[in-house]
Amino acid sequence: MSLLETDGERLFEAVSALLAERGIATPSEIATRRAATDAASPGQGARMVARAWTDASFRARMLADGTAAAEEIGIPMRGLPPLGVLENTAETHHLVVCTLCSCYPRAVLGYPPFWFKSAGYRARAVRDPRGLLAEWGTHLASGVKVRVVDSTADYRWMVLPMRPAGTDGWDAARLAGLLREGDMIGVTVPGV
Ligand SMILES: [Co+2]
Repeated sequence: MSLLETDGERLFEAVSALLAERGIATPSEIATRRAATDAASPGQGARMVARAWTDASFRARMLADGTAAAEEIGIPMRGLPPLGVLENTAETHHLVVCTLCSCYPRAVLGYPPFWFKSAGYRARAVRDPRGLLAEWGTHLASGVKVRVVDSTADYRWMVLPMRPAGTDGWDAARLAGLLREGDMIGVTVPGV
């Protein structure tokens, strides 16, 4: 036993060994899933968005099938609910909420932030989305339609925000650095 081993690590090893012994999951399947969980963060969603901003054909594929687009850039999606991508435009702004609990596209955004799970966010996103957005400092022009979309256990959503002005010539890595998790849920919009 390594000195660095914790109770959690020992539990993980014991459960993994049992799953393998009973033929439920192979060690390599468990390792793959663990690596995917460790890699899940808003940085993955940011990579997708930045790629969409710089590659029109990827953008089209991402809007058609978020799961396939995520897998195309190496984000493991196997066994997860389908991922849908909502495109923000000058006419329509999308805001994602799980009204029931905290369904979140974890593979591409990591664990849901505390506010996403709060009763206040869940209720106000539906009742008063513009008021909620204003508290986040997101002021939309009066002509912009706000569309609130419910993430569920069966279907997860992320937002493809509009590329900010002043980023002409930026490469995908630099664009990805602009994005915060809220931009991909629609509470905020990216800016330079
Ligand atoms: Co939920």
